[in-house]
Amino acid sequence: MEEITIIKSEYVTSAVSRKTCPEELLPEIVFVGRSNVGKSSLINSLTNRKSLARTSGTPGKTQTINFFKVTLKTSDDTRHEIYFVDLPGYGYAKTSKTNRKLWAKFIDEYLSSRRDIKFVCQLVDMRHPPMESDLKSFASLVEKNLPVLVVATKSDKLGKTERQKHLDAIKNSLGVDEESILPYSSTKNEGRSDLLDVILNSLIK
Ligand SMILES: Nc1nc2c(ncn2[C@@H]2O[C@H](COP(=O)(O)OP(=O)(O)O)[C@@H](O)[C@H]2O)c(=O)[nH]1
Ligand SMILES: [Mg+2]
Repeated sequence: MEEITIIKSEYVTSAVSRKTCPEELLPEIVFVGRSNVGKSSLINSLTNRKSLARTSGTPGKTQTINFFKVTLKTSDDTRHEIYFVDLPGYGYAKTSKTNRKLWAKFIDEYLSSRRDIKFVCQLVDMRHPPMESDLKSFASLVEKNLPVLVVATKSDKLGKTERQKHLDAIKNSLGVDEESILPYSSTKNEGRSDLLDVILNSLIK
């Protein structure tokens, strides 16, 4: 496996509409999932930063699309500038129907905006089978022909025997094969080098 390091990461902007997304077009890796699934933690783990994407105990607050500019370096000293794109979390129970519709429209606009999206990480909590909102989100990504990697978060919270059972449940529920699911632990950095590998491969294809 190639040695990939992240040599720089910075917050760029929080977009509230298609028009407020950064003008500069770079390859984008998108992260989507329910509020509290561990999206911010994953971005922090990948970039080796404590609070680049602020993690918070109060879910559903971020209703903006957050862009982080990240520079990857490979062992032969090739550098790649990309964006990590943090979409607002969905499925928070306290959000109104109107809010949910707005969310869907906003995300839809971004995902259809012909930016250079390499793939989307659909985060699901590894401890539970995907919920209705996860299934909907996943289906809409597939419908848009976006490549999707399912990232099963908080893998550290499961024991060895439970892991396989839960992975199978996710696999069956989403109808994907096991290679499309990556277990991840932000506290232990499990899955980090695999995810960096997938990211690099998506850039050089
Ligand atoms: N044990 C464990 N906890 C996690 C992990 N990822 C996130 N968390 C916790 O889950 C909560 C929500 O995480 P956050 O990254 O803010 O979720 P977001 O709303 O999807 O951005 C926080 O209390 C995190 O500390 C993980 O991989 N392992
Ligand atoms: Mg967050």
